[in-house]
Amino acid sequence: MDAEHPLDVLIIGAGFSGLYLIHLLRGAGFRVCALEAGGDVGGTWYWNRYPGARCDVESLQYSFSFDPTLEREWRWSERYAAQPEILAYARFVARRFDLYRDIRFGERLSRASFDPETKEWQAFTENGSHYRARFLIMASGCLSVPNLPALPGLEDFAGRIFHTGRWPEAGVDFRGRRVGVIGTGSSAIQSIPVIAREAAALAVFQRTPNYSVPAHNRPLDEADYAAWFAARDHIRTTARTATVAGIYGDYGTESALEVDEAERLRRYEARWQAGGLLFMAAFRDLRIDAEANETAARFVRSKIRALVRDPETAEALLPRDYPIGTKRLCVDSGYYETFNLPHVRLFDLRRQPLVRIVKRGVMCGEGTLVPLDDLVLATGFDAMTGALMRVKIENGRGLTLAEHWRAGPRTYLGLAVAGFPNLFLVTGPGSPSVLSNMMVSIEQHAEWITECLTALRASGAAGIEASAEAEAAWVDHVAEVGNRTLFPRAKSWYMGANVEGKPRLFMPYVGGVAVYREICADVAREGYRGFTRLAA
Ligand code: NA7
Repeated sequence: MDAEHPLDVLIIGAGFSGLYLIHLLRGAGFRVCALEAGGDVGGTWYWNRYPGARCDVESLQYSFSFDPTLEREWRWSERYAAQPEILAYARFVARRFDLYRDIRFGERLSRASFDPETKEWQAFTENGSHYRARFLIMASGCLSVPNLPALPGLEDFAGRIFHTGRWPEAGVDFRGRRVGVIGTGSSAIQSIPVIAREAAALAVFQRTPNYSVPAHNRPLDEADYAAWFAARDHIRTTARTATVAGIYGDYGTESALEVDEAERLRRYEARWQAGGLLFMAAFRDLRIDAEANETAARFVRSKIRALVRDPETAEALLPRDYPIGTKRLCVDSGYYETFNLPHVRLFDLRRQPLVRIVKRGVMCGEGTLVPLDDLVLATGFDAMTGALMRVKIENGRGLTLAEHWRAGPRTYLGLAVAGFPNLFLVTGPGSPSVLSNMMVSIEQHAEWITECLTALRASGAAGIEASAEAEAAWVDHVAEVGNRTLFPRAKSWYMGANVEGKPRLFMPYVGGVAVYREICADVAREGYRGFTRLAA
């Protein structure tokens, strides 16, 4: 497949979004091809092979729901599946629906240009391949471009350097090694307990402490599966149509301030014992009311104090300067307890700044050398926009996407961009995306796009383009809803704050998957309100 044989749709990425899009669009009769930079399907789960990598949404819910037969054919072994199992699932799905034949691996898109004459995208890869397609769908992931901060002296380090998001396929042997981990986000919090089991010494360099709740991961058994299948339809439908995060569960309906302290603590304790992200669902106002939020933050701090024996280390691990949940809550298996091990040490970079990385380790504070053999950068991603901004996407009228987004991402529904015809984003900025169970959001976007292309084909139109007015109104709405929450109070990757020079604004749509689904459905029902069609 190449420029000689134009496609209907070119999909960028063969993670879960790309896979489902191939399946749906091919089934609807479109000629499709997906380009994937990696060597296999799986996206996030292909690249993030670091020790301890696992999903923080329960596997039964973090899985495709579009085919109930598929659900009966695949068994998750644990409540929260580890990366190898999720990757195996992606491969299973790709084989099951014969998707491999429409994927080109080792192909990274470098430039895509819309031709207003032919109303086609011309796409070019780093390998020099050239594709033509009527529609271009960027399913390139929200957390797919590693963030490599400018750490002074990194190039001088004589040991091995790894980034959690680009982990070697063959794995890494840390036995007998002195390992340093930079960062304490979700990737670090998952990997630290596992690396500590192997390493001779482990130094954790923390700039900002994170809030983490226990996963209480465990094997799934027949009883779990019986319960799941008994309620499966209800769970799936409710997650899609009646929740904010696309996760079915028990959502508190009261304010944290409506109940007394004893009752509040009882509810937090119950959530802590249950484990997982639904800790934040204990009360309805934890993400919107600072005082309510602080009650939950205080509870987690008390847990950290109880779990970490050394009072000074415990104190340094306490997050204080942003509301709980406004950076993504972490879900861990033994993170805080790891600091009780004699060979694990926390370095608080707020008190002892990282001065320089040198040949044999890290210098911090006033000249303390932490000797290291290996350095693990758990420094996150250029989230949500990174993969889109790195491709030169030109609209055929002299504008690139990077220029259009100079002051921050602008989309209509997180799905389309004004001035860029026949371009779709999956789980893009301005959609619930990373605030939701990605599987729920991916399925909704893939289905919406497929219906849209099918409707366009039926009407004889050559394409579709979001209007500038619709985009502006949506950008305002996303900001307005975001500003009603506590999210803008944290320097998070949701805000673009983790990447130097990136515009600061709250990128995902916090209105929730249920509301958002309705809005998207209304737009379609009203003949794609806010879009204009391209004449054939
Ligand atoms: P995150 O959550 O962005 O965490 C990155 C961590 O790296 C965080 O603790 C950062 O501290 C730290 N960091 C980044 N740059 C530096 C420098 N220059 N010096 C010291 N520390 C630094 O990424 P993850 O990969 O853990 O998780 C991303 C998402 O993937 C996660 O939320 C899940 O949804 C899955 P900071 O907080 O910026 O001070």
